[in-house]
Amino acid sequence: NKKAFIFDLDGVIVDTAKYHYLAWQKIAGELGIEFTPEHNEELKGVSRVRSLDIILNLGKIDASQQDKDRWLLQKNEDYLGYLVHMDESEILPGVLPVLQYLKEQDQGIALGSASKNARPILEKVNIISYFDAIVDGNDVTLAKPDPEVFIKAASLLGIAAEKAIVFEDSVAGIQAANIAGMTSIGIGEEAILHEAQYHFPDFTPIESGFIDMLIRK
Ligand code: G16
Ligand code: MG
Repeated sequence: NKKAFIFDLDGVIVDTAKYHYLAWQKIAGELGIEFTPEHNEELKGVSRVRSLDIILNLGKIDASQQDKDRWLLQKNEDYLGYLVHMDESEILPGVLPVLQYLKEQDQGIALGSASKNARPILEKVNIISYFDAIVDGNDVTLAKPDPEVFIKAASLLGIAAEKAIVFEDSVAGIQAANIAGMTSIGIGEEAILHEAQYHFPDFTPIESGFIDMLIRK
């Protein structure tokens, strides 16, 4: 009984949201736009291009495509600068035991992320070998809540959508999993992720018994 276990990256496997925030804050600061941690919540799971539009909207700034391209490039360069120091210690608590258990049980493991930097991040934190399939921001045209990213991941594993389980920290990601007919597991605040079928604050309370139940389902 093989299932597809699909992991989001940012906020699920690693907390790169803090680096995205620092890099966006720099751009916002240069443009005189106030950009708070609360604003940053809106960028979770959202593509780079869309994130910039949200920030420019905050400052009511109407920019040329040329300026936008320059800021997008600068944001990514600053972001990559933060990633240089990343290592295994940045894998979020409880993630590694779950990946190991899924491997032992011969389950399909995939990544379903909006990030175009997903592969280098998985390499840096040294877990890329766990993944049988990787679908990231370079492979999809439609952003979450469109289920494209998760549907592609399940199909690369050769497993039907209804046999897929998605771990997500963003509202848009949970909606994408639900639309695809997959089992959705919210990782983070329950009040925010109330549309998820199951919910955990992080991976540490996820025991083998729960995974066994998902495999048998
Ligand atoms: C992540 C983050 C988003 C970010 C997006 C694109 O998505 O949650 O905040 O804007 O990737 O990242 P990049 O600029 O690296 O292409 P996910 O789906 O992994 O949570
Ligand atoms: Mg995420």
